[in-house]
Amino acid sequence: MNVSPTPFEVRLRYRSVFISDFHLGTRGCRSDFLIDFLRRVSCQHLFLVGDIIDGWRLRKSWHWDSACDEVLRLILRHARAGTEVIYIPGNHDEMFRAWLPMGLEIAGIRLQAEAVHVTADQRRFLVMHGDEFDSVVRYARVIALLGDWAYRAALNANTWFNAIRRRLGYPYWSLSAWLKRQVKGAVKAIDRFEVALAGEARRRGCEGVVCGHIHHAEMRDINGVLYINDGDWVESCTALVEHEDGRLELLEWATLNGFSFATVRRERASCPTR
Ligand SMILES: [Mn+2]
Repeated sequence: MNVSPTPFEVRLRYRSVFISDFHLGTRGCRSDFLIDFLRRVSCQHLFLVGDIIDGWRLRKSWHWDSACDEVLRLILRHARAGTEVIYIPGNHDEMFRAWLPMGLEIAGIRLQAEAVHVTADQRRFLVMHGDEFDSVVRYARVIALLGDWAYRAALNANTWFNAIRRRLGYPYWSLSAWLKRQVKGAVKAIDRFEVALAGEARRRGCEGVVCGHIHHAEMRDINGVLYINDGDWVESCTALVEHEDGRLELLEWATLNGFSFATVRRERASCPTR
């Protein structure tokens, strides 16, 4: 692993950090870059915005190494140091969703379905993973024809759709993988996802939304709502940070630090692809 041994001296301080889509337990997870990030930042609020542990995959092929342990250990360390850690489960770690009604807090990490974060400059952000909107994106054409009730039905259908797939032993239907296969339609589909999330934030009376899920970091205004996707730690290694004054910034951690993705790739060349 290419992680410097004593990075705790260089601390980057933020008010809040939003990270998602680690997919720990898969070979695709860039746990080494993530470890470096978690060692070098400190914050008051840490939001884990879903797909942290990839439960769907763990059941089939367990790929858990010491780097995965270290990621969890560092998150616990932040919680112990006084950081408020909120874990919002996504679709790949939906096994934690069953615990949501219990209002669970383990080792200082609070489990929540979603959150509303108020920035230092008093803007309200809806924080959610985003998979709730998969079917809205996928069946956009049908929904556009059928209108509002179809939109709400699609929101509900998504949960059932994947529950049934899992029962039948099918892999999770992955929106991010689907978007990649679409190529031509992907740009449109990503746009639909972003518009749906921004619309949800508006309905909740929020100035913006922070989500993950589609592995596509972005920060843009959508009809007066600030849509932010914090990206992922599989391909882009991105994080959303809030500075002390409330300014929000997307960090491309690997690019900023001049890390080479190729080094990791070579080490993993012998492994089957994720
Ligand atoms: Mn997801």
